[in-house]
Amino acid sequence: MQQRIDKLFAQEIEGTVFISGYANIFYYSGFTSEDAYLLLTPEMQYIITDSRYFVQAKLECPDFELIDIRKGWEYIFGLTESERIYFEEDNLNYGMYKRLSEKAGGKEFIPSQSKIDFPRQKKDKHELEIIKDAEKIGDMAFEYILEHLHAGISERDIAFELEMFMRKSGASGLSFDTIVASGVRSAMPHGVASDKVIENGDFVTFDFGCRYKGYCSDMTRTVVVGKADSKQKEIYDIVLKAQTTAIASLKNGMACSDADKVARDIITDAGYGENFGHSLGHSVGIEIHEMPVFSPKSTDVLQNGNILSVEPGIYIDGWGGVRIEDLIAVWDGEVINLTASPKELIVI
Ligand SMILES: [Mn+2]
Repeated sequence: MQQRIDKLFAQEIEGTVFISGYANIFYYSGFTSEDAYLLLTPEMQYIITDSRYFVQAKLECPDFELIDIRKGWEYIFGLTESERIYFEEDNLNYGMYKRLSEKAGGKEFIPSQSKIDFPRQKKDKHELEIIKDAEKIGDMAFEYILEHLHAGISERDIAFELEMFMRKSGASGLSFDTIVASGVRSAMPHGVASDKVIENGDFVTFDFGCRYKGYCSDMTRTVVVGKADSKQKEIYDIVLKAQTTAIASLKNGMACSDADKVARDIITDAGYGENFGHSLGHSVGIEIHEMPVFSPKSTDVLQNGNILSVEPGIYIDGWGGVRIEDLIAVWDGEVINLTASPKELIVI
């Protein structure tokens, strides 16, 4: 944890950091509940919570000084002499912001979300190993779910099977609501499982992830139930080519926007550029969507320690869609794929 706090203060921060969002609370302190705040200086670290969490905070954050939230914000902000409070503007609602700034004795509040998030862009070895294991649970779940997929089962029921499998395999929860989008619904990139019954000839897109030891997994596969027609094969092959070519192009030090372009060019040249509306991928960590991202507008460079999804798709309203997603990591200068599930078109 100290290393992470050192990385935080290695940026231009001249004051005290106040943390209120669960992801950064967990990252900098190891505390696994949301009902806490951190006050960080290079020398002192405080965790502020209430009596429900005192035992847990002492156990999970032994290097932090525990402060009872009932002491009040005047006392808490009095713990630091600094006149500047760097805070997470994306993780503090307006009411809370107003209360805090009134009680902070004239200290200046400086919105600093991206600086506070920044150290999380480069994962350490411990984080890589956890995300690898989380992604392995996803791979096992996909293999399992193929045995249970058949025409006549509802999206919701198959999603529940998948989620149950992940929980039984060690996951503590889900990274996000499981997407099972079949038939025409597969044209919805974020079609959360519905009551729709899966039919013969349907594309079925599974986009799912679990939470494991505080980190997220994320993967997507699209399969066909029954028999694939020629258009389904055509669209699938374009997405597959875009996905595998983009992954093969990845290099430590390349522009993240270039990775997006590799996939986007293939899909555009095939005539479906308008049907690929989202970015190629996003970083994954404690949160399911982190920085940097593979998008046309990204100004980031792919670096050692980055873990991102590569997930091109083609979505045709009224017909259906395909998305294929792996997680990749840049490690020791090499690109490694953390997702092992097969990618050739599976027909069940
Ligand atoms: Mn994703």
